[in-house]
Order: sequence, then structure tokens, then C-alpha cells
Amino acid sequence: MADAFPKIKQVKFEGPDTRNDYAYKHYNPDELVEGKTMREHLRFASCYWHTMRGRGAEIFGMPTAVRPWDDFSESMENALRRVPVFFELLEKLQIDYYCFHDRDVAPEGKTLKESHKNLDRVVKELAKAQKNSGKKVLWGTACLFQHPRFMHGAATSPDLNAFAYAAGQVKKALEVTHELGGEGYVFWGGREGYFTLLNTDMKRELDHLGAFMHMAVDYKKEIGFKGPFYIEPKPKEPTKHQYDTDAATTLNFLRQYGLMKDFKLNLETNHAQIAGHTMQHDLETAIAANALGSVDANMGDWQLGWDTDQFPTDLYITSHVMLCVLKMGGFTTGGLNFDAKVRRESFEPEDLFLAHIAGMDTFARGLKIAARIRHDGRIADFVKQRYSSWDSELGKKIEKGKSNFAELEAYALKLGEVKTIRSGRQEYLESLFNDFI
Ligand code: XUL
Ligand code: CO
Repeated sequence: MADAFPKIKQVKFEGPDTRNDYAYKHYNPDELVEGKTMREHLRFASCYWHTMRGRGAEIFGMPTAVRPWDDFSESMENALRRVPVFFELLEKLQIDYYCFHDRDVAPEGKTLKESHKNLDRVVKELAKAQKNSGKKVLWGTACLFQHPRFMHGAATSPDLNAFAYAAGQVKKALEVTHELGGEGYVFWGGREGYFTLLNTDMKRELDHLGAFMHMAVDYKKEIGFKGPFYIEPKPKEPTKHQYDTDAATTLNFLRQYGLMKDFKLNLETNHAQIAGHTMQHDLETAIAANALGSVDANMGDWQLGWDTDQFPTDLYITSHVMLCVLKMGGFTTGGLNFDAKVRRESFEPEDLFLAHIAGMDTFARGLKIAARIRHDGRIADFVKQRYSSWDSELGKKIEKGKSNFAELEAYALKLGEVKTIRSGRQEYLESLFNDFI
């Protein structure tokens, strides 16, 4: 193991009263909740890009992060030095999974061939570190948004050469994800969108995106990669409009291009928020289509309109997320990936630990709160009661598609007026929810 964090020992569960900042107050990996351990429910992952490559730079300010193991060069030596540091962090935090982009782990070469070679070298190191630690890849992905060649898009570029380059890159990223035993593979279309429709043939771009995804599915089958593909919706940033805007829009794309059986969604809280939704909204949309795969666990700031990728410390959000996850029966291949970065002002190496601990403890509490709400049953009963008129013979008939307007008109004529309407009790329910926080 590297020794990049000598002052930090293994972070363990010590309970809510501990004064040890490097301990879990709520995340107790082996504690059972609804018959499964917290570790099995939450399936935490740390992401390589923010954790190892984030430097706290933004358009107004230079990097602030202090990372003694990193000389911030794009050399292979530097890339290889990061690997054991990342695994030290995973081990000390008891995080079982990680996620990566091809270009976070290995530097881009002068040619695609050289990039492939760089990637292979680092993947060898990652495989070794996984073997020694038992850590696993939740999902891998290709970075198709940083390099200037993708300025107009990758799979939706007006330039066929950029499209082909992206295909070559995804092919390789799929191979290494498979090689590392990745449980899934993500497509996030950061440049798949537009800044102005004046220069954009939207229909053609979407057709190309559909063709790209079909080729990816074909290749996945060819190499025997069994994990699911996920699309990660986001409405904007970096582009003005991204095609995978939100869960509903992405599902529509998948249906239109006949891809529903090969894809699920990787939903990110901050992305749902900048789409003008709550995370709960996007989760429910995906669950209704049996398409929730995985979660990028972070949060935004409601006063800001962009992707701040903060560590999730809002109990309401984590409770709602875990209610949804429990409702769908838990994750299978997916998990909670902290696509989150420490604030620019939280610049010390220790902050990487404190931030993950904060996110994990908040999710552990969210899980317990969700389980208590389910055990109590009052909210679920309320919802059930609210729809109870549909449990009648007529209701069942309509739900099965066996009724018609004439039958309903005859029924309504006999009613006189609708006298069965009940209160929605929103304030009562919100307050009841508070009781569990
Ligand atoms: C960008 C974002 C990505 C994806 C992976 O907002 O969320 O990091 O998670 O490409
Ligand atoms: Co993300």
C-alpha cells in the first residue's frame, strides 16, 4: 500500500457519539437493514476523475489542491504513481468500488494507438491493485468531451472522422472495462448536443447517436461483456442543450432507436437538479420504465444553476434516493458512485477523506431513514388509500384496457357529482417525513 495519508488509519464505524473525525458515525458496513448489509445496499464507489485528478481550478482561479504524490504532469510515471494512492484511499475508507474514464487514469497520447498503449500500461497496474485489495470497478467510461477534436460532439459530431475516433476510443474503453471486471459501462454525452440550431441537423445527429449505440451493443456482445450499458442524462453544461436531457428524454431516445433492452440509466442528483427536477423525480421516471441502473451520488446548490458536484450531505436527498432504491428492490450491478469533488477551499489531502466520510454517513442515514419510513408504512398506506377507488371492478377493468368511453359516460351519468374526492394532505405528509429525519 502507498503511504500518501500516513496520519489516517483505517476509517471504521464508531457510532454517532464518536469525536474521531476519521470514523463513521452511521456507516456500519456489516449492519443489517431490511435483511441486507449496509455494504450490500449502498455499494459505494469513488470516482477517479474528481478524487485523483481534481485540482480545484476554475475559470477565475488557479488550482488549489495540495497532492504531494502528484507532480501534475501528464507523464506516465505520474499516472502510475496515482494508482496505489487511490487504492490506499479506497482501502482506508472501506469503499468497495471505483469508476473511471480512460483519460483520467492514463494520459492521452499523440495518436490513438499511443493512447491505447498508455491505457494498457495503467490498466495493468489497476488490475494488480484490484487483485491485492479486492476492490472492483463499478463502471468504466470513455472521455469524449475534453479533447478539441470533440468540440462539436463525438457520436453526434458533424465530422465523420471525430465520430470514428470516438468509436475507436469507446471500443478500447469497453475492452479495458471488461478486462478489469467492470460491472457496467457508462455513456455520458457531454458534447452530444448543440450551442445553436443554426448550424445543427438535429435529426441527423440523433440518428448517428443511435447508430453509435447499436455498434457499442454489438461490440459488447462480441467481447462477451455482460454488464449493462448506462446512459447518464444531463441537460446542459458543457453544451447549451444536451440530447440526454433527463431520464424521460433519454428513455424516449432509447425507445425510438430500439435500445431499451440494452440500456439502463445512471442518474446523477446534480444533473436532475439542473434539469429543473428533483432527483426523486428522475428516479421514479426510470423505475417506472424498469430502467434504473446506477446513481451518481452528489448534490448541487439550489442557488446555482450549474453542476457543482458537491458531496451529498443533504439528508432529505439521500433518504429520498434510498427510498427509491429500496422500492426497486435494491441495486444489482449499479451502486452509489460519488461523482463529487471537494470544494476548492477544501484543498488538503485529508479533505478527500472527510468528504467521502460525510457522503457515506449521510447515505447510511438515508438508508436507515428510508427503511424506517417503509417499516412504519403510513406514507405508503396513504398513497395506497389515495388510489383505492381504482381497486374496484371498474378500476381494474380500465387498468386492463377493457373499458371504453361509453361505459364511463353511463357510469358518470349515474354519479350525479364526484363526491369521493379526498385531501392530498401534503403538509401532513411533509411533516410526517420530517419525523423520520
Ligand atoms: C459530468 C459527469 C461525468 C460522468 C461520466 O457532469 O457527471 O463525470 O459521470 O462521464
Ligand atoms: Co456523473
